[in-house]
Amino acid sequence: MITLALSKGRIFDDTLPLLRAAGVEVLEDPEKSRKLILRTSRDDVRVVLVRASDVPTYVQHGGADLGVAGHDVLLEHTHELANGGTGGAVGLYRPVDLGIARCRMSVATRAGFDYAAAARHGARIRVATKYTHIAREHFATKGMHVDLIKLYGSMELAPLTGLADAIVDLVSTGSTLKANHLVEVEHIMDISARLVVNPASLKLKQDRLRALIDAFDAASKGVVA
Ligand code: PRT
Ligand code: MG
Repeated sequence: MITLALSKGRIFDDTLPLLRAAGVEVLEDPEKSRKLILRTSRDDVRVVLVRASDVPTYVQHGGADLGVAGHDVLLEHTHELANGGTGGAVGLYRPVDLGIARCRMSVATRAGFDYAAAARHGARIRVATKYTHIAREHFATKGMHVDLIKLYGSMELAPLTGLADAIVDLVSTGSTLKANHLVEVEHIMDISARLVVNPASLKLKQDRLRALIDAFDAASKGVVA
């Protein structure tokens, strides 16, 4: 059996066409059932639904053979491991940038906040984010002094309530920032979703897994496998 870990929502939705192109049809709709294990048109392939941030953990520890996760999630996960957050730091094999669930990691502030001046004058600013490792590295590289405030969601609220001067968050259309009167003041990096594979699975299930990875790769490049 090959187990693929996906998260509900944009990762699942964007992965479906790639799976289809790879000859795998998911037979159940996660929006219509509460099932966490979904059957596919292949008897030897199943999909498990996990939280987006849990995908690397599942794949790393062999709860799934492969998975799809945002580069943001993978970067944060890698830093957690480096800081001793989770035991058993087995490597994750990352063979393919799928080019799906695209967005960018950015710094945003209230419209009136002069971020450029704060950065220039070496002012200490408060930054709220879910992505503390990516943010810490970004500001350290720039030599900026920041106090990071860890949040788990609704980052947009932080500058509006005075909790923080700025946020580091994902932006895709920009409409969430706009609706909250925030402006993007700095682009940190482009983000897309990656295929991650358990190295032990790759050895044990070599042929079938390789074929699936290659089919994913071809599908993500728009080539019919
Ligand atoms: O379930 P859990 O809350 O733990 O996970 P999650 O919320 O991170 O999952 P999900 O499904 O929202 O996102 C999965 C992955 O999709 C992320 O890890 C990113 O790699 C990718 N992705 C692509 C995005 C976006 N685009 C995106 N726009 N993830 C989140 N957003 C959010 C953003 O945080 C902000 O709140 O959408 C809002 C901004 O969108 P716009 O279009 O208004 O700019
Ligand atoms: Mg979400």
